[in-house]
Amino acid sequence: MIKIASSEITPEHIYLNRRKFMVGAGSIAGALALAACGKADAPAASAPAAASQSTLKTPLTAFPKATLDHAEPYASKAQDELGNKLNKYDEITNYNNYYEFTTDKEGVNPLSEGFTTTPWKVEVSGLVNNPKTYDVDDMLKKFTQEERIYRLRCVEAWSMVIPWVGFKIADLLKEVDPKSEAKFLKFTSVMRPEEMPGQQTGMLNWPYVEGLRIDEAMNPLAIFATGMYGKPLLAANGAPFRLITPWKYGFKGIKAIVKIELVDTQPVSAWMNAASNEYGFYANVNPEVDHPRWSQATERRVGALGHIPTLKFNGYEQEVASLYAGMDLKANY
Ligand SMILES: Nc1nc2c(c(=O)[nH]1)N[C@H]1C(S)=C(S)[C@@H](COP(=O)(O)O)O[C@H]1N2
Ligand SMILES: [Mo]
Repeated sequence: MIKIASSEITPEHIYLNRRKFMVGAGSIAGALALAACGKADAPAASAPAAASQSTLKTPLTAFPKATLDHAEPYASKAQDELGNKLNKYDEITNYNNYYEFTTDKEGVNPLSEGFTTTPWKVEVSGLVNNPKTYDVDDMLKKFTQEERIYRLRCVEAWSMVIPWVGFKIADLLKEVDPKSEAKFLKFTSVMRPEEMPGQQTGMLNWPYVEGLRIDEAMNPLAIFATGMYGKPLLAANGAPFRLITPWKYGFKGIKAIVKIELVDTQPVSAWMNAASNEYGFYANVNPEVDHPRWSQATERRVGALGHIPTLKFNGYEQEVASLYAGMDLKANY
């Protein structure tokens, strides 16, 4: 059981920098093209470096317990289970997709520095026997926090290896006790246009929404992240509470969650809403199913040269393939 005072899990800059964002021109609904999730990294002409098509099962039991009180970035290992080197803290915190702030990946961190992430409540409601509103501070104490070194593969064909800290979605579901009619989880991000300049535009239909089938959410790889590299999440990475499903494209990993609803019909995600022919509900990483506008066969590892092959289910096939037995993965993209 870890104990974390709320003063420790609040990054210092939140106290120091309470700069309010200027409210700019009104919303420009629908005026912007789908830029960042619409531009893939240009594939390299040279042959991709060999990435091992490993059959190793992710050693779930080996994930060490984690705390968020490290002064310097901390990870228990320097590589993932396939031997891929971890990305650097500075890379993970300065190359972000977070359209509520900006579509400029390097602009997210500076723009989100003063974003208020504490206190933070998360409502869990809908088809559950024990609806509950959690304070994130309480979730940190209540649910065992673990380090999870996962690959993150963006649909735009770049990737990173990230040491998250978080807890299993299954742990939270056990407590709220879904009713038998509940088939899906619907996640909703915070709506705070006065602090999030991207929400003053019609870039996406705000707030950002995502969803999972309940059996996907129960898979032990599916976590809520609360930290990264042994420190509390930065706003840029979705503080204080975001979803991580490492076998799916990064856009499923919804940031700054304020609501989780158990529902009986498949939720429509923000990206399905924007372009359902390009961004489907499942979004499982699959080198055999191309995006309509680019190949998904290879990816660029941020911080490294050249391209490497993309692995089916992002290399977590053994852990998750059974969730999709009998499904046409091309039709259910
Ligand atoms: N609320 C919200 N969540 C989001 C996004 C977003 O724009 N808004 N972008 C998604 C995309 S496209 C990716 S690749 C990941 C990036 O996570 P990271 O910046 O922590 O690497 O966050 C996802 N979660
Ligand atoms: Mo992404």
